[in-house]
Amino acid sequence: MKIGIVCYPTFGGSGVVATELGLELSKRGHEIHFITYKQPVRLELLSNNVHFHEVHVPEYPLFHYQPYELALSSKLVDMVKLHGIQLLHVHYAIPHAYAAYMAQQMLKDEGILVPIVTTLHGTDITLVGSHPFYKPAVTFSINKSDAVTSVSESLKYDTNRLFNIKKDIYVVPNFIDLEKHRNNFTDCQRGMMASDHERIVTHISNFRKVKQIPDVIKIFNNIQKEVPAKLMMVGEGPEREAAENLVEELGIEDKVIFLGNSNEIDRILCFSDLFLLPSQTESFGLAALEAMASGVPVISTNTGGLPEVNIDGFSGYTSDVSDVEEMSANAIKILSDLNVLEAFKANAKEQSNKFDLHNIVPMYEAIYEKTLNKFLVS
Ligand code: GMT
Repeated sequence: MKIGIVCYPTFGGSGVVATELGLELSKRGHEIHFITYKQPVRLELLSNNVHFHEVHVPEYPLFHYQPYELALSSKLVDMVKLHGIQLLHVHYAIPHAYAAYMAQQMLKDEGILVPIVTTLHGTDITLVGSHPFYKPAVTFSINKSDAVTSVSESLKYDTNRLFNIKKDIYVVPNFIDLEKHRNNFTDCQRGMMASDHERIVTHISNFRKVKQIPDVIKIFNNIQKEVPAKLMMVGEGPEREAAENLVEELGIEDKVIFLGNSNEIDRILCFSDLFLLPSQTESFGLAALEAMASGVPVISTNTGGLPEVNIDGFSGYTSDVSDVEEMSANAIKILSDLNVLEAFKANAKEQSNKFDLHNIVPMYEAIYEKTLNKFLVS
Protein backbone atom coordinates (compact mmCIF):
# COMPACT_ATOMS: atom_id res chain seq x y z
CA MET A 1 0.00 0.00 0.00
CA LYS A 2 1.18 3.57 -0.63
CA ILE A 3 0.74 5.50 2.60
CA GLY A 4 1.29 9.20 3.34
CA ILE A 5 2.26 9.87 6.96
CA VAL A 6 1.84 13.36 8.41
CA CYS A 7 3.45 14.07 11.78
CA TYR A 8 5.48 16.53 13.82
CA PRO A 9 9.14 15.89 13.00
CA THR A 10 10.41 16.79 16.48
CA PHE A 11 11.53 14.78 19.53
CA GLY A 12 7.92 14.51 20.81
CA GLY A 13 6.32 11.10 21.25
CA SER A 14 3.79 11.47 18.45
CA GLY A 15 6.54 12.14 15.90
CA VAL A 16 8.59 9.24 17.21
CA VAL A 17 5.64 6.83 16.97
CA ALA A 18 4.76 8.03 13.46
CA THR A 19 8.36 7.65 12.28
CA GLU A 20 8.89 4.20 13.81
CA LEU A 21 5.54 3.11 12.37
CA GLY A 22 6.50 4.32 8.88
CA LEU A 23 9.87 2.58 9.04
CA GLU A 24 8.33 -0.72 10.14
CA LEU A 25 5.58 -0.50 7.51
CA SER A 26 8.26 0.04 4.86
CA LYS A 27 10.02 -3.13 6.04
CA ARG A 28 6.69 -4.91 5.60
CA GLY A 29 6.58 -3.87 1.94
CA HIS A 30 4.54 -0.66 2.05
CA GLU A 31 5.67 2.50 0.29
CA ILE A 32 5.84 5.29 2.86
CA HIS A 33 5.78 9.03 2.22
CA PHE A 34 6.50 11.28 5.22
CA ILE A 35 5.04 14.73 4.63
CA THR A 36 6.04 17.37 7.17
CA TYR A 37 8.10 20.56 7.57
CA LYS A 38 11.41 18.91 8.49
CA GLN A 39 12.93 15.44 8.25
CA PRO A 40 11.67 13.59 11.36
CA VAL A 41 14.42 13.17 13.97
CA ARG A 42 14.35 9.39 14.00
CA LEU A 43 14.16 9.12 10.22
CA GLU A 44 17.80 8.55 9.50
CA LEU A 45 17.59 6.18 6.59
CA LEU A 46 15.65 6.93 3.48
CA SER A 47 15.27 4.01 1.09
CA ASN A 48 13.30 2.92 -1.97
CA ASN A 49 10.28 2.48 0.24
CA VAL A 50 10.71 5.54 2.47
CA HIS A 51 10.38 9.05 1.12
CA PHE A 52 10.35 12.44 2.76
CA HIS A 53 8.55 15.45 1.29
CA GLU A 54 9.17 18.78 2.94
CA VAL A 55 6.34 21.28 3.39
CA HIS A 56 7.58 24.81 2.74
CA VAL A 57 5.70 27.79 4.06
CA PRO A 58 6.93 30.83 2.17
CA GLU A 59 7.34 33.86 4.43
CA TYR A 60 5.07 36.68 3.37
CA PRO A 61 5.05 39.91 5.39
CA LEU A 62 1.31 40.44 4.96
CA PHE A 63 0.65 37.32 7.01
CA HIS A 64 1.06 37.82 10.71
CA TYR A 65 0.83 34.00 11.03
CA GLN A 66 2.21 31.92 8.18
CA PRO A 67 -0.52 29.49 6.98
CA TYR A 68 1.02 26.04 7.59
CA GLU A 69 -2.30 24.17 7.18
CA LEU A 70 -2.74 25.67 3.72
CA ALA A 71 0.78 24.71 2.66
CA LEU A 72 0.36 21.22 4.12
CA SER A 73 -2.98 20.56 2.44
CA SER A 74 -1.60 21.75 -0.92
CA LYS A 75 1.47 19.53 -0.48
CA LEU A 76 -0.75 16.57 0.38
CA VAL A 77 -2.77 17.09 -2.80
CA ASP A 78 0.41 17.28 -4.92
CA MET A 79 2.04 14.23 -3.30
CA VAL A 80 -1.09 12.06 -3.53
CA LYS A 81 -1.32 12.86 -7.24
CA LEU A 82 2.40 12.48 -7.95
CA HIS A 83 2.98 9.25 -6.04
CA GLY A 84 -0.44 7.62 -6.17
CA ILE A 85 -0.72 7.64 -2.35
CA GLN A 86 -3.74 5.52 -1.41
CA LEU A 87 -4.24 6.51 2.23
CA LEU A 88 -3.21 9.35 4.53
CA HIS A 89 -2.34 8.56 8.15
CA VAL A 90 -2.15 11.75 10.20
CA HIS A 91 -0.66 11.84 13.69
CA TYR A 92 -1.93 14.57 16.00
CA ALA A 93 -5.28 16.15 15.21
CA ILE A 94 -4.11 19.77 15.13
CA PRO A 95 -3.74 20.87 12.39
CA HIS A 96 -2.98 17.61 10.58
CA ALA A 97 -6.46 16.07 10.52
CA TYR A 98 -7.88 19.41 9.48
CA ALA A 99 -5.36 19.88 6.63
CA ALA A 100 -5.86 16.29 5.49
CA TYR A 101 -9.62 16.79 5.28
CA MET A 102 -9.11 19.87 3.08
CA ALA A 103 -6.73 17.89 0.86
CA GLN A 104 -9.26 15.06 0.64
CA GLN A 105 -11.96 17.47 -0.54
CA MET A 106 -9.66 19.06 -3.15
CA LEU A 107 -8.71 15.63 -4.46
CA LYS A 108 -12.33 14.49 -4.53
CA ASP A 109 -13.07 17.41 -6.81
CA GLU A 110 -10.63 15.88 -9.27
CA GLY A 111 -12.11 12.38 -8.88
CA ILE A 112 -9.31 11.08 -6.60
CA LEU A 113 -10.45 9.33 -3.42
CA VAL A 114 -8.10 9.06 -0.44
CA PRO A 115 -9.22 7.99 3.04
CA ILE A 116 -7.81 9.56 6.20
CA VAL A 117 -6.78 7.70 9.35
CA THR A 118 -6.24 10.04 12.32
CA THR A 119 -4.25 8.98 15.38
CA LEU A 120 -4.86 10.98 18.54
CA HIS A 121 -1.81 11.27 20.78
CA GLY A 122 -2.94 13.12 23.87
CA THR A 123 -2.07 16.76 24.07
CA ASP A 124 -4.06 17.30 20.84
CA ILE A 125 -7.08 16.27 22.93
CA THR A 126 -6.43 16.83 26.61
CA LEU A 127 -4.50 20.11 26.52
CA VAL A 128 -4.63 21.97 23.22
CA GLY A 129 -7.53 20.47 21.33
CA SER A 130 -10.16 20.96 23.97
CA HIS A 131 -9.39 24.69 24.18
CA PRO A 132 -12.51 26.61 23.05
CA PHE A 133 -10.46 28.26 20.26
CA TYR A 134 -9.78 24.92 18.60
CA LYS A 135 -12.61 22.68 19.75
CA PRO A 136 -15.02 23.09 16.80
CA ALA A 137 -12.24 22.45 14.25
CA VAL A 138 -10.87 19.48 16.19
CA THR A 139 -14.34 17.93 16.64
CA PHE A 140 -15.05 18.43 12.95
CA SER A 141 -11.78 16.91 11.74
CA ILE A 142 -12.06 13.89 14.04
CA ASN A 143 -15.62 13.23 12.89
CA LYS A 144 -14.62 13.65 9.24
CA SER A 145 -11.69 11.21 9.48
CA ASP A 146 -12.45 7.83 7.94
CA ALA A 147 -10.91 6.03 10.91
CA VAL A 148 -9.76 7.33 14.27
CA THR A 149 -7.29 5.65 16.62
CA SER A 150 -6.08 6.60 20.07
CA VAL A 151 -2.95 5.43 21.84
CA SER A 152 -4.68 4.30 25.04
CA GLU A 153 -8.07 3.41 26.49
CA SER A 154 -7.75 6.44 28.72
CA LEU A 155 -7.31 8.79 25.74
CA LYS A 156 -10.32 7.21 24.00
CA TYR A 157 -12.36 7.87 27.13
CA ASP A 158 -11.13 11.48 27.35
CA THR A 159 -11.84 12.12 23.66
CA ASN A 160 -15.42 10.92 24.02
CA ARG A 161 -15.79 12.91 27.23
CA LEU A 162 -14.42 16.18 25.85
CA PHE A 163 -15.77 16.12 22.29
CA ASN A 164 -18.99 15.18 20.59
CA ILE A 165 -17.52 12.26 18.66
CA LYS A 166 -19.72 10.29 16.29
CA LYS A 167 -17.12 7.71 15.30
CA ASP A 168 -15.83 4.56 16.90
CA ILE A 169 -12.29 5.07 18.17
CA TYR A 170 -9.91 2.12 17.83
CA VAL A 171 -7.34 1.83 20.60
CA VAL A 172 -3.93 1.02 19.15
CA PRO A 173 -1.29 1.33 21.87
CA ASN A 174 2.12 2.77 21.17
CA PHE A 175 4.78 0.19 20.48
CA ILE A 176 8.47 -0.46 20.79
CA ASP A 177 11.16 -2.10 18.70
CA LEU A 178 12.41 -4.48 21.38
CA GLU A 179 15.50 -5.43 19.40
CA LYS A 180 16.68 -1.83 19.37
CA HIS A 181 16.47 -1.58 23.15
CA ARG A 182 18.10 -4.85 24.06
CA ASN A 183 21.66 -6.01 24.27
CA ASN A 184 22.89 -3.48 21.78
CA PHE A 185 25.74 -2.37 23.96
CA THR A 186 28.67 -4.41 25.14
CA ASP A 187 29.60 -1.35 27.20
CA CYS A 188 27.31 1.67 27.49
CA GLN A 189 30.08 3.61 29.27
CA ARG A 190 28.22 3.96 32.55
CA GLY A 191 31.50 4.89 34.22
CA MET A 192 31.52 8.24 32.40
CA MET A 193 28.37 9.28 34.27
CA ALA A 194 28.58 7.81 37.75
CA SER A 195 30.78 5.76 40.00
CA ASP A 196 30.07 2.08 40.59
CA HIS A 197 28.34 2.57 43.94
CA GLU A 198 25.94 5.23 42.59
CA ARG A 199 22.51 4.48 41.09
CA ILE A 200 21.53 6.34 37.92
CA VAL A 201 18.08 7.91 37.81
CA THR A 202 16.82 9.32 34.49
CA HIS A 203 14.10 11.63 33.23
CA ILE A 204 13.45 12.23 29.52
CA SER A 205 10.87 14.71 28.22
CA ASN A 206 10.27 17.98 26.43
CA PHE A 207 10.43 19.86 29.76
CA ARG A 208 6.95 21.29 29.47
CA LYS A 209 4.82 22.21 32.49
CA VAL A 210 2.77 19.05 32.14
CA LYS A 211 5.89 16.96 32.91
CA GLN A 212 6.07 18.39 36.47
CA ILE A 213 9.82 18.91 36.24
CA PRO A 214 10.10 20.33 39.80
CA ASP A 215 8.69 17.01 41.07
CA VAL A 216 11.43 15.14 39.20
CA ILE A 217 14.05 17.20 41.00
CA LYS A 218 12.34 16.93 44.40
CA ILE A 219 11.97 13.16 44.12
CA PHE A 220 15.62 12.84 43.16
CA ASN A 221 16.63 15.12 46.03
CA ASN A 222 14.88 12.73 48.44
CA ILE A 223 16.46 9.70 46.75
CA GLN A 224 20.03 11.00 46.98
CA LYS A 225 19.64 11.56 50.73
CA GLU A 226 19.16 7.79 51.15
CA VAL A 227 20.99 6.20 48.22
CA PRO A 228 24.11 7.52 46.43
CA ALA A 229 22.77 8.53 43.02
CA LYS A 230 23.04 10.72 39.93
CA LEU A 231 20.16 12.22 37.92
CA MET A 232 20.26 12.43 34.12
CA MET A 233 17.90 15.12 32.81
CA VAL A 234 17.43 14.52 29.07
CA GLY A 235 15.57 16.93 26.79
CA GLU A 236 14.95 20.61 26.21
CA GLY A 237 11.98 22.83 26.90
CA PRO A 238 10.51 25.80 28.70
CA GLU A 239 10.98 24.39 32.22
CA ARG A 240 14.68 23.67 31.91
CA GLU A 241 15.97 26.94 33.32
CA ALA A 242 13.70 26.77 36.38
CA ALA A 243 14.86 23.17 36.87
CA GLU A 244 18.51 24.22 36.83
CA ASN A 245 17.72 26.93 39.39
CA LEU A 246 15.97 24.45 41.67
CA VAL A 247 18.91 22.07 41.46
CA GLU A 248 21.21 24.92 42.49
CA GLU A 249 18.87 25.96 45.33
CA LEU A 250 18.91 22.42 46.67
CA GLY A 251 22.70 22.29 46.38
CA ILE A 252 22.75 19.12 44.28
CA GLU A 253 24.45 20.50 41.13
CA ASP A 254 27.21 17.89 41.33
CA LYS A 255 24.60 15.10 41.18
CA VAL A 256 22.37 16.32 38.35
CA ILE A 257 23.45 16.31 34.70
CA PHE A 258 21.42 18.16 32.08
CA LEU A 259 22.10 16.43 28.78
CA GLY A 260 19.78 18.40 26.45
CA ASN A 261 18.13 16.69 23.48
CA SER A 262 19.90 13.48 22.65
CA ASN A 263 20.05 10.98 19.83
CA GLU A 264 21.60 8.51 22.26
CA ILE A 265 18.50 7.63 24.26
CA ASP A 266 19.27 3.89 23.96
CA ARG A 267 22.71 4.37 25.50
CA ILE A 268 21.39 6.58 28.30
CA LEU A 269 18.69 4.04 29.15
CA CYS A 270 21.24 1.25 28.99
CA PHE A 271 23.08 2.69 32.02
CA SER A 272 19.94 3.88 33.90
CA ASP A 273 18.57 2.15 37.01
CA LEU A 274 15.29 4.03 37.42
CA PHE A 275 13.09 6.29 35.27
CA LEU A 276 10.98 9.15 36.69
CA LEU A 277 7.80 10.36 34.97
CA PRO A 278 5.68 12.30 37.50
CA SER A 279 3.51 13.95 34.77
CA GLN A 280 0.34 15.85 35.42
CA THR A 281 -1.22 14.16 32.39
CA GLU A 282 0.09 11.56 29.96
CA SER A 283 -2.04 9.80 27.36
CA PHE A 284 0.44 6.92 27.16
CA GLY A 285 4.00 7.72 28.24
CA LEU A 286 6.16 6.44 25.40
CA ALA A 287 9.30 7.51 27.23
CA ALA A 288 8.34 5.20 30.11
CA LEU A 289 7.82 2.31 27.70
CA GLU A 290 11.23 2.93 26.10
CA ALA A 291 12.77 2.86 29.56
CA MET A 292 11.02 -0.38 30.47
CA ALA A 293 12.12 -2.01 27.20
CA SER A 294 15.69 -1.26 28.27
CA GLY A 295 15.01 -2.90 31.63
CA VAL A 296 14.55 0.32 33.59
CA PRO A 297 11.70 0.36 36.16
CA VAL A 298 9.46 3.42 36.23
CA ILE A 299 8.20 5.67 39.01
CA SER A 300 5.27 7.54 37.49
CA THR A 301 1.95 9.11 38.30
CA ASN A 302 -1.26 7.14 37.76
CA THR A 303 -2.74 9.71 35.39
CA GLY A 304 -4.18 9.09 31.91
CA GLY A 305 -2.77 6.07 30.11
CA LEU A 306 0.22 5.57 32.43
CA PRO A 307 -1.36 2.70 34.43
CA GLU A 308 -1.94 0.88 31.11
CA VAL A 309 1.83 0.98 30.56
CA ASN A 310 3.46 0.96 34.01
CA ILE A 311 2.00 -1.68 36.31
CA ASP A 312 1.99 -0.58 39.95
CA GLY A 313 4.19 -2.82 42.09
CA PHE A 314 5.48 -4.78 39.07
CA SER A 315 7.30 -2.70 36.43
CA GLY A 316 7.61 0.18 38.89
CA TYR A 317 5.10 2.16 40.93
CA THR A 318 2.33 4.64 40.14
CA SER A 319 1.13 7.41 42.50
CA ASP A 320 -1.26 10.33 42.51
CA VAL A 321 -0.09 13.46 40.69
CA SER A 322 2.13 15.62 42.96
CA ASP A 323 2.54 12.92 45.62
CA VAL A 324 6.29 13.51 45.76
CA GLU A 325 6.64 11.75 49.14
CA GLU A 326 5.11 8.47 47.92
CA MET A 327 7.04 8.55 44.65
CA SER A 328 10.28 9.19 46.57
CA ALA A 329 9.60 6.35 49.02
CA ASN A 330 8.86 3.92 46.18
CA ALA A 331 11.99 4.97 44.31
CA ILE A 332 14.12 4.43 47.42
CA LYS A 333 12.46 1.03 47.98
CA ILE A 334 13.55 -0.08 44.49
CA LEU A 335 17.02 1.46 44.54
CA SER A 336 18.21 0.56 48.00
CA ASP A 337 18.16 -3.22 47.60
CA LEU A 338 19.99 -4.80 44.67
CA ASN A 339 17.74 -7.88 44.63
CA VAL A 340 14.61 -5.72 44.52
CA LEU A 341 16.15 -3.58 41.78
CA GLU A 342 17.01 -6.64 39.67
CA ALA A 343 13.47 -8.04 40.08
CA PHE A 344 11.90 -4.73 38.98
CA LYS A 345 14.30 -4.49 36.03
CA ALA A 346 13.25 -7.95 34.83
CA ASN A 347 9.55 -7.11 35.35
CA ALA A 348 9.91 -3.85 33.41
CA LYS A 349 11.32 -5.76 30.44
CA GLU A 350 8.58 -8.37 30.68
CA GLN A 351 5.84 -5.71 30.74
CA SER A 352 7.34 -3.95 27.69
CA ASN A 353 7.00 -7.18 25.67
CA LYS A 354 3.24 -6.51 25.47
CA PHE A 355 4.01 -3.51 23.26
CA ASP A 356 6.25 -5.30 20.77
CA LEU A 357 5.92 -3.57 17.41
CA HIS A 358 5.43 -6.94 15.72
CA ASN A 359 2.10 -7.23 17.55
CA ILE A 360 0.95 -3.63 17.24
CA VAL A 361 1.89 -2.58 13.68
CA PRO A 362 -0.42 -5.26 12.15
CA MET A 363 -3.28 -3.57 14.02
CA TYR A 364 -2.65 -0.42 11.96
CA GLU A 365 -2.40 -2.47 8.77
CA ALA A 366 -5.77 -4.06 9.51
CA ILE A 367 -7.30 -0.60 10.06
CA TYR A 368 -5.83 0.64 6.77
CA GLU A 369 -7.28 -2.35 4.84
CA LYS A 370 -10.68 -2.02 6.44
CA THR A 371 -10.81 1.76 5.95
CA LEU A 372 -9.68 1.59 2.34
CA ASN A 373 -12.19 -1.14 1.45
CA LYS A 374 -15.07 0.61 3.18
CA PHE A 375 -14.14 3.99 1.71
CA LEU A 376 -13.84 2.78 -1.86
CA VAL A 377 -17.19 0.95 -1.90
CA SER A 378 -19.15 3.74 -0.18
O1 GMT B 1 4.24 14.52 25.92
C1 GMT B 1 4.39 15.44 25.14
O2 GMT B 1 4.46 16.59 25.50
C2 GMT B 1 4.54 15.17 23.67
C3 GMT B 1 3.30 14.53 23.11
C4 GMT B 1 3.36 14.44 21.61
O3 GMT B 1 2.34 14.74 21.01
O4 GMT B 1 4.35 14.07 21.01
O5 GMT B 1 3.19 13.22 23.66
C5 GMT B 1 1.90 12.64 23.59
O6 GMT B 1 1.97 11.57 22.65
C6 GMT B 1 2.87 10.50 23.01
C7 GMT B 1 2.87 9.48 21.88
O7 GMT B 1 1.61 8.93 21.66
C8 GMT B 1 2.42 9.89 24.35
O8 GMT B 1 3.29 8.84 24.71
C9 GMT B 1 2.43 10.98 25.43
O9 GMT B 1 1.93 10.44 26.62
C10 GMT B 1 1.54 12.14 25.01
N1 GMT B 1 1.72 13.24 25.95
C11 GMT B 1 0.75 13.64 26.77
O10 GMT B 1 -0.37 13.15 26.79
C12 GMT B 1 1.11 14.75 27.70
